[in-house]
Amino acid sequence: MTQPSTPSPAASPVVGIIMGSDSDLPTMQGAIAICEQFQVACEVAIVSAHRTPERMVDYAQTAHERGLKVIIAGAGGAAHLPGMVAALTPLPVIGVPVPSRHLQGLDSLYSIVQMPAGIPVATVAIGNAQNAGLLAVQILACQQPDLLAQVQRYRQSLRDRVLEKQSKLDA
Ligand code: RP5
Repeated sequence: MTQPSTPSPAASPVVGIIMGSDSDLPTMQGAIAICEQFQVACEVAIVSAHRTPERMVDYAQTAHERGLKVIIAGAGGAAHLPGMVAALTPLPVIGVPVPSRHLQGLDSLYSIVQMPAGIPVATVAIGNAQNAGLLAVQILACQQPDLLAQVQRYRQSLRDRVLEKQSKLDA
């Protein structure tokens, strides 16, 4: 008689996706979707630099001990979350400037991208959490041949899509 298979325990997260507010979630879904697509375990948390500063410090200081390898941090307006987290963790931090109400995300972009030398934040385009997810996957893929092959297949699918559109134009 075959034994019922026990569900394998969920892999522990290697990517931390954090954001300053739940209002950032629609933007940050792009990063979550990429992690799901590449089957990279991620955790999602709302961590505000100014509303929950102690939580931010705790999250950033313990992230590497908890097994995370990369942190993606999204925030809007005076977007200090990615920079503050980068200052508190040895892990690579990818910043996502969230489009803001008044300045369309230019404020978020400048706050995140203009880090002084010494504490880098890899900043993606305004609202482009998808690229943050891809960058996180590519960082992990440096040590994981299977994931690297998946990245290559993803790139091939982008090429195929362009060529398919071209052949429709040519027809
Ligand atoms: C930032 O303030 C958040 O990252 C968000 O983008 C912005 C507005 O937050 P809510 O007022 O929508 O909560 O901290």
